[in-house]
Amino acid sequence: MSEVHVHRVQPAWKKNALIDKDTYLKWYADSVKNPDKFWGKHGKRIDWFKPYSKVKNTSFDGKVSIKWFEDGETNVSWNCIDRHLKKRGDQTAIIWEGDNPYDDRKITYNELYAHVCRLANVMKKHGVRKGDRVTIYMPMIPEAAYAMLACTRIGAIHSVVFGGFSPDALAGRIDDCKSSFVITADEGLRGGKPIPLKDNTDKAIEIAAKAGTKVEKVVVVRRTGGKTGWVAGRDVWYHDEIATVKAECKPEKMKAEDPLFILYTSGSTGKPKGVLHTTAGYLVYVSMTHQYVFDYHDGDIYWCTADVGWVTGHSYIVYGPLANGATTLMFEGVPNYPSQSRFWEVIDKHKVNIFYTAPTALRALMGAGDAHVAKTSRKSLRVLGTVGEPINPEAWEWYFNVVGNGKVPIVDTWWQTETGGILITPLPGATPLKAGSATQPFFGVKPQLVDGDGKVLEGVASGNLCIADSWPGQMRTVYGDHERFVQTYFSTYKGKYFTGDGCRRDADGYYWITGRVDDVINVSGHRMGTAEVESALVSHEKVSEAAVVGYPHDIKGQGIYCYVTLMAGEKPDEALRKELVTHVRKDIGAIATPDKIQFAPGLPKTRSGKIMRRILRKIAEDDFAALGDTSTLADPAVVDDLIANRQNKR
Ligand code: 6R9
Repeated sequence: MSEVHVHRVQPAWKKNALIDKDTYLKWYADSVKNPDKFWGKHGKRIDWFKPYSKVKNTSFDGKVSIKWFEDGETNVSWNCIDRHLKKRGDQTAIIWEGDNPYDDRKITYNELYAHVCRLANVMKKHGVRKGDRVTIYMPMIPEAAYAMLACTRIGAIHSVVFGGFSPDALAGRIDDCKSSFVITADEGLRGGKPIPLKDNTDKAIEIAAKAGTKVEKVVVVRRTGGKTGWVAGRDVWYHDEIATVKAECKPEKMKAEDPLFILYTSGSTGKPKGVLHTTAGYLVYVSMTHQYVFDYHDGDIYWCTADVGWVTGHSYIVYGPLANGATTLMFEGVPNYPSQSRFWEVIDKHKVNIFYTAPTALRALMGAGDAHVAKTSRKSLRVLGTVGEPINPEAWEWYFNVVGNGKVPIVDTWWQTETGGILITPLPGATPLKAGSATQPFFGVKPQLVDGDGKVLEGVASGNLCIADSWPGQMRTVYGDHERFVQTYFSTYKGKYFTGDGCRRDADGYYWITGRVDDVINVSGHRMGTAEVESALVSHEKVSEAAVVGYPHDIKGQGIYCYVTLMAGEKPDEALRKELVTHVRKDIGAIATPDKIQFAPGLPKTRSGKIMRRILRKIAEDDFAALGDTSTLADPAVVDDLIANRQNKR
């Protein structure tokens, strides 16, 4: 890795940049030396009903307690809307670009205010109160943002569930947080295909009811006009409801540490965790990172291609940009519909200045050929960003040279659902770039590399990535299970937040994320616990045991490789393989579709019965020459069979 080409900061990037190199170094030093002073100052970037007198009160030891700005009071929707009205009431807040290129809309801040207030009043009318959980299962339409903001206006806690999740997955999330109010749409639309959101919701509500959670009200946005089921008394149309209420709603005064939202994410064990973020620290952190990481200037058109069902959509489509009074573009469709040029055409159509996407999309578009890019102008672009998974240097250089014509900086932003906002990233006017490195920590962030024994490594090193101290956007707990929060993130290395990622630091102090070190895989930037896929597989009547690992995949980053042992007497054939794929899709959703299924008469286990995943990973990678020590296996012969029947032969 000594031959890494450094892309220096170009004069044009520095010219009007908010942060240059000296400012970065000074602010960073201040932020880690005296976090109280630093965040005490930057906390004022949002408006407060009641100012805070305390700034940081956090401990990563013992029970773990994280509080920021704790005696202050504010409201998120008030910061994202009301405070902008005087200056930019008629400015576009949201540009909506539909799945169909002839379908688009612009929503001003004044209009956003009215939409959000109306929906907030509808929720109140149906009895939603501060602290209640509201599930949002929506396509990428402005009403998804209205719903999130309306919750924050009245102090309800939203739980957005990605529209690609199955009824079972949705039900689990509704039940976990005991949510009795759901906002959805008749159907979503992606790449010209309808997605039956309301029908999925109906099924999920039945499943949740059996688990003990009754959904009382479902508000349905009419998106496609497609036919759906209807439960009288429970289901109401969005357009009918908002016509019955006022377009004004007083924002609830929220304490800084009042819960803002729950977002379920996958871990290495058990069911998805409800990551809980709170009000003020989160908003301060996402608005500040949105401004400086993307070098956002007033009037910029900003586009993040994520879905609001993921944390990137929460922080960098909705909350960060709107807190900054930005124009944020929301895209309903997919990168390759109606053609492979769609992203670049949308950039030209709306004169997008800042574009933020995922490596998996870039790899797919790169594969489609440069001609699809070359026929567009893209001259409005000023900053490019990536997120979600490590970006391979080839895709990075393609993004830089072909999409950005070698003139636009790329911010490779490393962060997690748990971190709320970006933690390691270049700043466009300050940081020389290296293809594939997330580079350096944002203000207030103290990364550490730790070896297996918990020893902190200095200088050039590879290890497990931890963060040594708190930052305002950090998650506060696992909803309803603080012990799980402490166990998952603070028990591996005492007194530190453990990210689950492996990482290398080079001689320039740059960080290179190498991927997860736990049993989480990253498929097309979507996080998945191998345990979730395994539990879906073993829920099939013909499966006795399953082990799932990731393997390198050209487009998706990682593919899903499943080893399946069948019940005695079952026949391993193509029909069953297809059946299992369908079964997993139905249980979790299309994002969990297995790429490879290998029928295995036995799995490699230690004498104590632990599956040796290291071996399974190697075989899935077709790299069995380096299997390492197999002498501790209970039955070494199992491995020969696995190798002989591997599904990834080169
Ligand atoms: C924001 C988001 C988090 C995991 C994280 C890491 C991977 C995200 C990355 C990256 C390398 C980057 N990840 N950004 N790896 N470089 N720039 O993606 O949150 O869905 O919770 O995933 O994604 O492995 O631990 P989330």
